[in-house]
Amino acid sequence: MKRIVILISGRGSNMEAIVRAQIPGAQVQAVISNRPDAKGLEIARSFGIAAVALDHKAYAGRDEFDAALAAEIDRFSPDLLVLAGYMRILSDGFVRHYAGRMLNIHPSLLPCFTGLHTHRRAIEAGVKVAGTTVHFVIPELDAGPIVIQAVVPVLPGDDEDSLAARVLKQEHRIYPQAVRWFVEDRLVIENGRVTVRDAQAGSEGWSVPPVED
Ligand code: NHR
Ligand code: GAR
Repeated sequence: MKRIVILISGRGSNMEAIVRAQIPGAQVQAVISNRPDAKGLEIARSFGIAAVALDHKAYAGRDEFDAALAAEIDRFSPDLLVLAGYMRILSDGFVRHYAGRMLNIHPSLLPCFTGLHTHRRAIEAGVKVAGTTVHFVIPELDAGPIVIQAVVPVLPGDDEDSLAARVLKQEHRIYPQAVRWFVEDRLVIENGRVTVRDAQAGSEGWSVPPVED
């Protein structure tokens, strides 16, 4: 059984999608938020999952907070650490500790639009497609090996909220898929690139066509 710990900062809809996927061979052991008021903590509790708040504001700095966070995470001995709307940059030492076993979902087609306010910047740039990326986490922000992406159209009249909602639907599809592959030991990282072992033709290593609402 692979043990999963999920880090959130807010709503927790990606966390919920992963929990609801009931991935064979995987169990979500704990959900941890750096924001005590995160809605996702209540959702986790409603599933009977340990839900822990660790307020970053109570620590002197990033390194102190990340050390406390790692100690809390490691109480649950995770095989996989999942960032799901986790909004704090993680220190190099923390990332190294979970090298090869930490995934993040970012709401853009990386390497475009790393960092914050992704949807606003995509609309401002006038791009015609947007999307989302699941990647392994490395110290450099949003730059780790890419596992899976999904594409959506940017439609005339879109604003940040309408684009974010279209992208989020795809996040809920691809994040459980990426976690499933990890749990099945099928993700191989080589030269900074990921391949999915034993991929079914047409279903993996995707170039996903733009998806309608
Ligand atoms: N840490 C490392 N080292 N590498 C990554 O790829 C990371 C990471 C931590 C979080 C998620 C993320 C994203 O997908 C993520 C990826 C927060 C910020 C940020 O600037 C940037 C990227 C991501 C999450 N956060 C501010 C900070 O000072 C705080 C913003 C806030 O609290 O609202 O940490 O894009
Ligand atoms: C998601 O869209 C996720 O991709 C994004 O925040 C949202 C969290 O929603 N992450 C980032 O922007 C990371 N910088 P959720 O809490 O409902 O999963």
